[in-house]
Formats: sequence, C-alpha cells, structure tokens
Amino acid sequence: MNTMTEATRLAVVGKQKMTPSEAFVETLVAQGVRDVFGIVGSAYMDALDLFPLAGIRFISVAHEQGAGHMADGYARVSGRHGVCIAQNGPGVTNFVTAVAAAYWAHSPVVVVTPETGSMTLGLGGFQETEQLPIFSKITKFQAHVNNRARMAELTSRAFDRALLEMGPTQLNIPRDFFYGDIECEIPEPLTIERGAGGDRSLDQAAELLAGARFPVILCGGGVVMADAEAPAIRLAELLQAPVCNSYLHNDSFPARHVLWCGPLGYQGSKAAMKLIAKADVVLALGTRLGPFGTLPQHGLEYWPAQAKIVQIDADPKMLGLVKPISVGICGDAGAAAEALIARLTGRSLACKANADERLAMISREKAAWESELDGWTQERDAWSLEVAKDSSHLHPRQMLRELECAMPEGAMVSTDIGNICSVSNSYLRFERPRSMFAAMSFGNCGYAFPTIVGAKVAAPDRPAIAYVGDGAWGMSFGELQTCVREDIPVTAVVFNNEQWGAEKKNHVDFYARRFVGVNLDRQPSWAAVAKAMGAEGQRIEKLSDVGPALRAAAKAQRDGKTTVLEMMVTRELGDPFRRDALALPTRHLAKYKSTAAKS
Ligand SMILES: Cc1ncc(C[n+]2csc(CCOP(=O)(O)OP(=O)(O)O)c2C)c(N)n1
Ligand SMILES: [Mg+2]
Repeated sequence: MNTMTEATRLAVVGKQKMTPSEAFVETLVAQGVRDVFGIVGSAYMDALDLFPLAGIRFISVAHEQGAGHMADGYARVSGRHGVCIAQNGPGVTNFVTAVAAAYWAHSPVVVVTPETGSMTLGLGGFQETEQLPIFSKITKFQAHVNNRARMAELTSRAFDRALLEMGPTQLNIPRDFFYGDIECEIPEPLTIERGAGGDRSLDQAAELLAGARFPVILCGGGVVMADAEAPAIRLAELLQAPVCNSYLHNDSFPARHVLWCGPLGYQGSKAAMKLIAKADVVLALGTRLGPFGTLPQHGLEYWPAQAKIVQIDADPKMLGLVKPISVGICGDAGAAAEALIARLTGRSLACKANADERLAMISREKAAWESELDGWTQERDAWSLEVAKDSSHLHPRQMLRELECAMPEGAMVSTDIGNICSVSNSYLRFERPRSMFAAMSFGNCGYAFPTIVGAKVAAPDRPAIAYVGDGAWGMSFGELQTCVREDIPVTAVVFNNEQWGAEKKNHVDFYARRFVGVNLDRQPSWAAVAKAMGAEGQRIEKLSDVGPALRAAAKAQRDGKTTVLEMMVTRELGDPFRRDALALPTRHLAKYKSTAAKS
C-alpha cells in the first residue's frame, strides 16, 4: 500500500549532488509516477531499492509482456504514463509484443530498459543484446543514457515525449550508469498544450459543415485521449448529426445519446454503417481512419466514397494518409470541436432543414439493429449450425448479449483478438470514455487480461472485466498470480470453445475444413486452474447463470477477489476477421493438388 502523502512525493528542487539512481527515481517522482510494472532484476536494483521511500509501488508480474500490457492499460484509463521496467537482455526482449501493441493503441508507455554494462558492451557477456534497434520501430522516441550525468535529463525527456507524441518511448540505461556521483537538477515535466488547428482549415471545415445536408461525425480514440466528449456532444447536437464510433473506440461517444449510432468496422453496428453511407460530409474527429476500421461488413460497403471528409487528428502524419480528405486539421479533438462550434453557432446550417427526418432515421435504424441482434441468437452458417446442433453449450452471441445486459455501471472492458471477442463489438456500449481497451491494430492474442489488470491499478474503484478466448487465455492466465499476489481484483470472462476459433474460421471458409493446429483439445478446467492459483473460478453452462455470475464477480472485486468465469460455449464462429486478406488456395505441384480450391 502506498502511504506517502503528496508533500513527501515532491521531487528534490535545485542542483545538487546525488547518485544516478536517485536522479532516475526523483525524475519519476517529478513526473507523478506512482506505479511501475515489471520483474525484478539486478540491472536496476540500486534504483528499485529507492522506490518504497519515493512512494512508488513496484508491481511484480508473472511475465514482462504482462508488465508492458499493464502499463498500456494503466495509461489508457488514466491518460497518464504507464511505466514498465525489466532486466537487461531477456527481460527487455519480453517487452517487445506489449510495446508494439501500446504503439498502435497510442499509449504513453515509458519502457525502461536497463542494458548491459558500458564497459563490456559488445563483448558478448551476460544478457546482452542491442536494445535500441529492437524497439526502434515501435516507439515514438528512444533515449539512451550515454553519460550518467544525463540520467535526469534523459529520463525526463522520455516521459515528456511519450505524452507529446502519444505513444511508447524507451529509456535505455547501461546498468553501470545507475552508480556513481553526479550533480544535477530534476527537470520539471514539460506540458505542451495542443491547439485547435489552423484558422484557415477550421474555416474551411466550418464552411463544409454549414453546407452539409447530411453531416455524420465519426468519433475516434482522439476524442477519448483528449477528454473531448463534452465538445463532441455539443457539436453533434448543433449539427443534429448521427455519431459513429471508430473501430474499437465504442467509448468515444455515450451510447445513451439519441445521436449515437454505434461502431463501424468488424462486427460493428449496421445502424452506424447505414447512416454514414448517407453522409455528404463526414467529420472524422480524432481518428486516423485506420484501414482495418472501415472495411465492408455485414455485406455492406458503407464508406461514403463521394462524401467530403474533414479529418481532425493531433498527429499531422495521419491526415489524408488512408482516405482522401477535403480538409485536414492538425489539432486536439476537443479544441478543434470547440473551434468549430464557435464558427457554426448562429450560422444558417443546411442540415437543419432535414434534422427531424434524420433523427427519425437514426432511431429507426437503431431499433432495427437492436431487434436484429435480439433475434441473432446463434450463427447461421453451415459450420456453426452443424457444431451447435447437438451441443448443450452456450451460443456465443446469446451469451454476449447476456453479458451486455449485466454489465456493471462504470465498467472497464478489455477485449482480446479472437472470434468471440471480436463479435462482442456488437454488444459493447459505454456511457463514459476510457472504458474500452481492445487489442487495437496490433491485434495480439493475450492482450486483454494483463491490460485490464493495469487499468484496475489506475482506476481501482471501477469494475474491471476482460473478455478472453481460451487460446489467448492460455497465453495470459499466468498474470492471475499478479492479481492474487498484488491484490488487484479483476474479472476474466474466458470463452471456452476449445479452439483457436478466429483462425479456424479461415480453415472453414477457405481451406475446406482441413484443420491444422486450431483445435484446443484436452484443456484443463480453467475454473479449476483459477482456484488452484488462489482466485475464484466458476464454470458457466446455462444462459440464465451468465448475468448473475458477471454481477457477482464484479461485486467480488469490491471484496478484493479476482474471478475467472469459464464460459462453456459452442464451436460456432462469427464472420472471419480477414476475409479481405485471404484467397482460396491455388496449387501447382501435383503433390498438393488435392488441397486446391475446386472451381
Ligand atoms: C500472439 C498472436 N498469435 C497468433 C495470432 C493469430 N490469431 C488471431 S485470432 C487467433 C485465435 C484466437 O483464439 P481464442 O483466443 O481461443 O479465441 P476464439 O477465436 O476461439 O474466440 C489467433 C491464433 C495472434 N493474433 N496473436
Ligand atoms: Mg477459443
């Protein structure tokens, strides 16, 4: 437990003598760091020794990948830095997948990577590898402490840049540089305010929006990161514009709002897709318009190719990168929305003429989608009907609907990358930002569970729930040890369909059911494993048990207990994830002819 008061957490002021370890830790204090995730290692032990007195909690995890994801979840829910640290060499290389995931989630994670000692570098000693090239493509900035006297300066810069550039940064420290005497000052954190964007482009955007007869707003992660929900709502109301969430940012606009239509993209909302298809102007607010997020879905080619696109993003490199745009605004989503509201208020707006009609259309399309979801209790493709026929297990969709209905208020939900997790996109709605933590574009199995553990550390009063396929659970359940050991109570909902379902779907659709490596036979009972590890475990086989079990598990979090709900589901499979990227097999060699697609 952290018993430090704010006053004792102030970093030392003024230039003075200290060790580099002290400079490092004091810079963490100056940057407001309260929690660091990692596995202990001799490389940084001299600094670690100071953490308790500095008021920094060291959260000891099961695997460094878990620490990286926890730092990511922590950053995504708090908007502050997530920090992780590991032993040089193998501890550090274990971070790689998590850092790549944080990169695509735009999370300000600071990855501290002590490296082999400077006097043996290049000699192939113990736990040595070049640690900068490994992270060069998955970080926004890399600081290498090339002199112990620069410890505070470079540590501080790594933290500043993570927020400034909205992504992970690396702080690489030769392990001998923690020792010695230096004279330095601890830098103050640098706070750089983002503006609304250029006046001329904001004027052009306002002009387009004022003339739009059917404007649609697409709210992305930038709205969440900029805490811009309120101006996004006001702008939408001013325009009476339907609002869609960008893919996997279902928390970027409140679901209770009449203008909310739901998410685009894989397993998104048909209502959102049908409404955006009608747009003559799309305001892409805080979204990079990632290529995966607007792929056709439910047989709908919904992206309005003829519409004018106004794109607002804090990263200028994202403007016009994926989709052609009419106006690009480099700015903060909230400040830009405010600037547009100021320009549009009191103006005559073409969209007012048909506002009632548009509102009626939104409500009609939403009702139609809800009733379609209500009736869509199971998948209807031949494979799914076959495997569900004699099964007493739960239909995934029905189970996901039950979970949605039982979702506790204020819940944070992380989702993994399997088939059932992806289908859950249809059923995840949020009333507040910083609530949905999907494995974003990096799409790695094993993301959801450690990420929710980190989120819970940052927001201990909110219910924390991870949706995880059984395959991904096999990769990540080790972090149950962290939950139990470190008293971080969360809920894991594990979908036991005894398969790597998302990939199996490709075998079904493209490879004539020639299954290779997709069945997860002879798994342990995950509920029993949870119990053996000191958590609660429950096997759920009846639909009527789903809601009560989720509610009870959320309540158990308040008593400090982690629960694994093992959902026994059929082997049904929703739409494939990458229909766009697969092709039926062509074979030229006689030996493989039998696997060629029949024409
Ligand atoms: C680290 C990693 N390895 C492999 C993959 C490829 N992959 C994508 S989805 C998937 C299957 C997920 O299975 P499971 O977690 O059981 O969920 P299900 O699809 O069965 O719902 C795999 C193996 C990946 N995305 N990430
Ligand atoms: Mg599975």
